[in-house]
Amino acid sequence: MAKKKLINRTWQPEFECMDRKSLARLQLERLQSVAAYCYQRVSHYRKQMDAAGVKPDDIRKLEDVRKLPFTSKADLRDNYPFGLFAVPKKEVVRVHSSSGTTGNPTVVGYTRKDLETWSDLCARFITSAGVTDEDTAQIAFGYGLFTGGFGLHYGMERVGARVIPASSGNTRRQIKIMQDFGTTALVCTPSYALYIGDTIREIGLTPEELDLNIGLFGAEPWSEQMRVKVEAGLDIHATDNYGLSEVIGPGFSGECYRKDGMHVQEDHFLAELVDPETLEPVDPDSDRPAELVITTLTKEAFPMLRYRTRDLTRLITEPCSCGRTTMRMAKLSGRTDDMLIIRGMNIFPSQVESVLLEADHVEPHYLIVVDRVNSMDRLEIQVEVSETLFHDEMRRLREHHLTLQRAIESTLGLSVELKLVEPRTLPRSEGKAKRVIDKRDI
Ligand code: DLL
Repeated sequence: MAKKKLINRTWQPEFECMDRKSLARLQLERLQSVAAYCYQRVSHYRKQMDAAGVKPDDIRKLEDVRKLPFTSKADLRDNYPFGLFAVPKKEVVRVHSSSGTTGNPTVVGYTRKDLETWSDLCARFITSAGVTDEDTAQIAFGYGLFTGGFGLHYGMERVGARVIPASSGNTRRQIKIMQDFGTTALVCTPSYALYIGDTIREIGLTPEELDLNIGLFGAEPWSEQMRVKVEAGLDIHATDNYGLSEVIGPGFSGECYRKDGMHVQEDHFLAELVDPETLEPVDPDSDRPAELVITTLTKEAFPMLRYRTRDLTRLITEPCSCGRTTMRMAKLSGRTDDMLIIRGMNIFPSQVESVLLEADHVEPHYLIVVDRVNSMDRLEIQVEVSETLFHDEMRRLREHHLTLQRAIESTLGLSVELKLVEPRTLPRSEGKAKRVIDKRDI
């Protein structure tokens, strides 16, 4: 069957196609008000701004954003759970969360207006990718504390698409739903899309027998080569979208049907690039990927000043041929920390380490091996056991294996393959310990 052509539709052209001068004026106005809002309402920001000797009135031009202090994941952790919220708890109508480096996860909140904004922003990139109210959208992201499921769900509803909240997993059932309900737009991680494509063939179907036409994929890194594979595997147009829970979730940026960089929703966010070492500004359009720093311009419950995303990217200022005037963000080229994204879930090696340090009979010598087997991420954790356990009976070893595996899985929220290895068999390093081997080809 010939696929529908993707066409250009704008959803809020008054903002998405705004002339750059008016956009800069709007951004400045909003930056000034968010700086004052944070200063008045969040003691953490007030303390940080006082320490930096900056007052909201010092923000007179857009570049003055650089006077504001950075915010990092550690600030969220230190203010766990609600310390950075800028509204009374009663005004918070939704809470989401994602993993932190150790200990506490990061918690984010939304007022009713924030949820409206979030739906609008998702609706924009969904529309720009080519989805309309003619589409049937299957959301195969997990629904829960992760922002992917709900964000895309409400955005799709706003566009008027028929939404199937399939949630993630149970791949054969996903495919049956696609067949029976006539899914045209698939929403999930790119690696899951690849896996669905493989499974379609495995059960003797071809993607041409389905109505799928567009994919909206995000939440993890993927390359242009992977796009080619996903598009061929499902016979669709595959688009990329990016976001992070600290900032809103999906909705920060997304690709239009041109598939040439993700449009940053600049009327709601101020994007900066900095050198992750010196923290000096890096020009957009510079060839060198730099760390993306984001200030939210309109959020009520959980405003963010200069959040260091740790994501490395480039910004493209050249106008897009779709007619939108917003800057575009290139595919991510890496992170400045050791966060791994496995099946769409963020994990840090330090989380594994914290479990090991509390467990009996294991040494804190471990190796995390990530691989992609049949398009699915596989997480293996090798841990050295103590001499005593190693010489102990099989039954006790098995019990320890099970207890430790459960503890790691409950901390990470992911299934893992745990391998207990003999004492002193994992490689030791003389410098920075190498804890992760990522064999995935993405
Ligand atoms: O992953 C939000 C999201 C959900 C975005 C669904 C798009 C679609 P977190 O769980 O907080 O939020 O993880 C955020 O995931 O800092 C990036 O490192 C990575 N990430 C998100 N989108 C992309 C993408 C959601 N399109 C972290 N490409 C971010 C590469 C991505 N990495």
